[in-house]
Amino acid sequence: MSQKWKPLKQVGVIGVPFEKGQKKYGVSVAPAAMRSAGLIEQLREIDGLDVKDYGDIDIPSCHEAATVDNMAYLPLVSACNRSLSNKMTQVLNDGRLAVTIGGDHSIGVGTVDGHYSVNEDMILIWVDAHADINTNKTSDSGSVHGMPVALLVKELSDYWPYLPTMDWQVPKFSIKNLGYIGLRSVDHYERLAIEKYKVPTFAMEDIEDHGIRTSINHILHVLDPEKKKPIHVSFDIDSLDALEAPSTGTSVRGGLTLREAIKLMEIIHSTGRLRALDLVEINPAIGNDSDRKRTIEAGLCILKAALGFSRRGTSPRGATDLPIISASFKISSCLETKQEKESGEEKNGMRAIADKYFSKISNIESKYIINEGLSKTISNLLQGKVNAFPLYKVSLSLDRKPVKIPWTLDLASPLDDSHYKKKFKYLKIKKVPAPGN
Ligand SMILES: [Mn+2]
Repeated sequence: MSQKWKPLKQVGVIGVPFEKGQKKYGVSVAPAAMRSAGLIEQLREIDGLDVKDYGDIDIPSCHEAATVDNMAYLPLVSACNRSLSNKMTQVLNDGRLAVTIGGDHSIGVGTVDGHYSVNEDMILIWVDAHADINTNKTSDSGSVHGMPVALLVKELSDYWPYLPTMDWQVPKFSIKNLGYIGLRSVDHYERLAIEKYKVPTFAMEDIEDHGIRTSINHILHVLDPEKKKPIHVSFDIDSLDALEAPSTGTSVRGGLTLREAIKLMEIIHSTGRLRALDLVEINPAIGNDSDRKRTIEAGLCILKAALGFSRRGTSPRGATDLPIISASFKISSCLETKQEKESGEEKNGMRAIADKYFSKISNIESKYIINEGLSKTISNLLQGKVNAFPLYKVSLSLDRKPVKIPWTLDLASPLDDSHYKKKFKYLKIKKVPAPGN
């Protein structure tokens, strides 16, 4: 039987400031940009999430001259991914969901390699405008960020030449455990590979036909019908429409809306099986300030959705009620009602009564409902430090029986919304049973 999965509340964040898997400057700045946009703080605001920042991995300086035809910077890509793979293993073995901030998508080699070494039964959801499954024989650009999937899957290992410096990485992951979401710019041989191995793929036109929910649920069902395998999501920000995420190196129009991407991540979160999440290809050097901000915000939204942020909102942990005031104060000096203003005579009388009833305030243990007029008075007294008064709940330090202020004449009036209109005529304090009584 499949074990009971629930979302992992421990998260480890890894930054990978690496950009040699493609040609544009700037992707390596993304971890710093995401951090300064509040990445760690925002994740920590998610209910119950324990976030550990593992910092950025050291990008090894690499002087190996080894070159492979149509594969730029392979020794550097290899050294970075080797280091990243080890870090992934460490984070996962610490019992944490690994969140990796790229960097370009060539770092998917390291994240998936490291994840596979811990969870051999993992499935991989590649969310991307591109399939990233070129070999150096089929790639137009020679950039490794278009090749990570082909490097990872064992079924394609025979299509590679010997790759110097890559001996550490033995492709063991099976393409049978891979699914694609969001494709719309697929090279000819990439399409051939997808068809040859029947990779469950929801390109944009399929998502339009079926919707994002059915799309991801179908992939999850095909890859893991028994719902028992850990999930790795490698999310390329260019899966989003270029309008949603303009600051990326190879943007393509007609992509996912941010809402679709958030929904996708919420569904994956709800499986409880997400164990690794890469967010790659954010390039803060592309576009203007507005583009940059929009792209980074989109990235944050996606991470948060994957890690349990609820758009519905979340009640505070452990709380069963709205916060109540716990403060001792002398109430009579602040009583001010409409009545009071209109009648100087009543004013003194009310003060005297209030003095009488509140003079014995000493310990905080009873909860009282006070009407809005009195609530505002108390609020004034507390100099606006408390603004929960429209909620009519106040905790007073009272050492005596429930208070009923005598000028509350209309005893039949319920203390409900219909009472608003009379709020300055009636001051009524009514006892509410303390919790547990
Ligand atoms: Mn990609």
